[in-house]
Amino acid sequence: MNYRLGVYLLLGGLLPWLLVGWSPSSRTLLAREGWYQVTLYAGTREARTALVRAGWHPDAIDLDRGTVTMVLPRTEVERLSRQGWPLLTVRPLGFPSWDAGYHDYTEMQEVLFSLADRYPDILAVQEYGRSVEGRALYVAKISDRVWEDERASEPGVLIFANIHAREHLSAEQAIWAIRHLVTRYGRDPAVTNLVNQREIWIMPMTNPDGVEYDIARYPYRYWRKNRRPNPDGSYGVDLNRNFGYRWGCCGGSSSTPSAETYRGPAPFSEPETNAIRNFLLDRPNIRIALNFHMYSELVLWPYGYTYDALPPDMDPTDYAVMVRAGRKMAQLSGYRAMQASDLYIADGTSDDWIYGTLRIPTWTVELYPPASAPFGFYPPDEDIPRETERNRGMIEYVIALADEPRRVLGLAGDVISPTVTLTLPPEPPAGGVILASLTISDNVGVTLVAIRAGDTVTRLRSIEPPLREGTLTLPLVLPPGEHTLVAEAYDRAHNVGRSESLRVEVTSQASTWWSPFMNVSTPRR
Ligand code: LU0
Ligand code: CA
Ligand code: ZN
Ligand code: CA
Repeated sequence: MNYRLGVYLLLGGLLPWLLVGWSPSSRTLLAREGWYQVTLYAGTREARTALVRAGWHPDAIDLDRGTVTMVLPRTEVERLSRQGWPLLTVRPLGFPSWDAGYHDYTEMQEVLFSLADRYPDILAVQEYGRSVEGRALYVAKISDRVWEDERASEPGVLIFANIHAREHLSAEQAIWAIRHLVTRYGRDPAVTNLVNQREIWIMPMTNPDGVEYDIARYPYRYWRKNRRPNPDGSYGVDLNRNFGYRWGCCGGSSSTPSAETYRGPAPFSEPETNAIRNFLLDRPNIRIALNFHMYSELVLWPYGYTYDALPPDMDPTDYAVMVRAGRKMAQLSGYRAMQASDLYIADGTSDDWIYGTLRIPTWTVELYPPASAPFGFYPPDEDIPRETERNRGMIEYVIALADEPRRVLGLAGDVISPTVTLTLPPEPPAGGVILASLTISDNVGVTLVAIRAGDTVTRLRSIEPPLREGTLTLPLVLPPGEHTLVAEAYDRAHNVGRSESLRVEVTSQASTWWSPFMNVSTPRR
């Protein structure tokens, strides 16, 4: 028997892992570890009996098509292939249909690559390492000069998620943030200014092996760790106990490989944590970090290794920054803020290393649901949009702080907002185009201006290089009706100034009247 087959894994047409020309002698390997749903041709009862005698058991048999379907780990799929079984489809397993709103590893890749395709000027996807099972670890870079090395020119921020496998909403939160930033760029003034002025790095799935293992079966496996094979036959290291600051110091992790909080044989023994370390060591412009976990709706600041709020290795000013900003973040999301060890002592966490070694202010956010929720780590996918959108303010706030986190204390950085005045010409223009004038000033420089008509942003302009003083003219075209116009000006620190609002009446497309004397009170902040 010598079957020659082309087996296509069509992943949304994007990543065709093409396994062509399989034959009993071929050494073709599947690109990824994990679980697959396999359909193969076994058209007679004799063929199916041979399959069963060779050690497989069909999950289902389609008698009309003569096919057998099974769910198998990668090694078993390869064994089928080596024995020459005619494989028709080999599909990586993901979330069940009722949780299809969540992204498995492949779908996360697809989202990243398709967004990078659509927004090549502001989104680049890079591989920053490989997991134990060899999956690529992806980081999305979002920035205005995304293809340039901006280490010397822009402050950086790192957001990472899903270091614990079963905490799937955290990957959704990171994917939401990527999508939010790229799709709102050029439309939303705050997003545009942040993307222009920051180098934003987002790692949506830092433990892909664990994720794939967790979801390959229903009920879900409740898996937390990575998929390192341990010497005692158990699997997995708790990646959030494997970072090398006071690693294993304080009874906040386990030396037993089968334990849920197994810290691993050495600090950074795992490629997943080591890759995060190298990534950060390589980028000294990253000045703030945030990581998403589940669940309980909390914002946690370091340290986790001690109950002491201000041990000798905690700088009091940094502490004040993390407490003040952490409380603000919690308030923006409706979460609670506290020190990590208020939960329990945990050593070898990412935050303890990021702050303890790099002195970067950092927080762990335990997302939705609240601790009392019956579904725990597995909220229904219907909750994803509401619960990810909920953290928009928190995420934008942290990105904004990256230039100078101490700004929250008013001790450093630019704390002065731009001023902006909006004026309209005294005469209605021909053709319905209003030439609005914005007079701006700032101690450092204005980087972006925008005009809102009610809730709609009608004009937006990035300013490069930043402008300390000046007047800009922006043409506006407004539909007939009454409008309330407000101008906004941002600086590099993301301070925002707003003008008084002006009421404008557009009577038709050809003529426009307004009443600059009829200033109405500023409707927002
Ligand atoms: O790693 C953990 O135990 C975290 C909390 C620490 C950062 C203190 N909680 S989780 O595992 O439930 N996400
Ligand atoms: Ca940028
Ligand atoms: Zn976690
Ligand atoms: Ca300023």
